[in-house]
Amino acid sequence: MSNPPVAVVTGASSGIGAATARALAAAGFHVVLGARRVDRCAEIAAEIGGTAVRLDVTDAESVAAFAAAVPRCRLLVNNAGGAKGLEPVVDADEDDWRWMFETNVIGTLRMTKALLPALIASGDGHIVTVTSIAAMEAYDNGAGYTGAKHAQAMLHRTLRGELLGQPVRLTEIAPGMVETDFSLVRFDGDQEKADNVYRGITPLTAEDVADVVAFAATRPSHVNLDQIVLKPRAQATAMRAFRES
Ligand code: 8X3
Repeated sequence: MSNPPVAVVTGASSGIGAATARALAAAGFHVVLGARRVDRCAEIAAEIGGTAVRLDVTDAESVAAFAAAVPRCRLLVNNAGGAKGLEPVVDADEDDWRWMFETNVIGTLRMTKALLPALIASGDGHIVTVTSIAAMEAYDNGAGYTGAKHAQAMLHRTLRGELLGQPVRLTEIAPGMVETDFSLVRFDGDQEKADNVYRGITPLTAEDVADVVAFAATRPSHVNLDQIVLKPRAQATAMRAFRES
């Protein structure tokens, strides 16, 4: 393809972001991979014929420099984010909460504002935001993350109305349990705690989620998949799952 559509994926150095970059490249996009670990992005970019640009969504200057390097953009996948900690509100760590709101909420806000002009100018823009089932429900010990994911989802869902009349689609993808380094980050590198989250369950893989992103991004322009919730068969809610012993 001589002039392929450009997709930006944030948090593209690993997990859902990396798998999404690969899936979108296979679907015909030129993918710009953004993350702090730009060396990891560069390896994936080399593999899929994409471009790696350093990106820290918590830093306004980094986002501005990233956007300046991406003059053309048809698809933005807001994937950067994550959880830190799993404590009752009474024990909440303010720094963890700040990190979760900075990455999931303000990061999505910054990226969306920075790339919206290019998305509109493309004549066929699309914003996919990876939220979570934590944007759909509350669960014990999760208020920092569920709060941030609800706020991120509200930002995204508000745009669905605000951008009516503009050539921009909006898709929210809300995964449940996906085995990536999500839990390792949440538990500050504690592998045993992270493994325990997926004990006795076949969780979703990053590729399972990436397939859904690519599906939403490759529908005809008039088809807007508003919200897609995906979970492993064994998971009913964030806190209720069937585990093989
Ligand atoms: C991750 C899903 O259930 O840990 O976004 O909140 S959950």
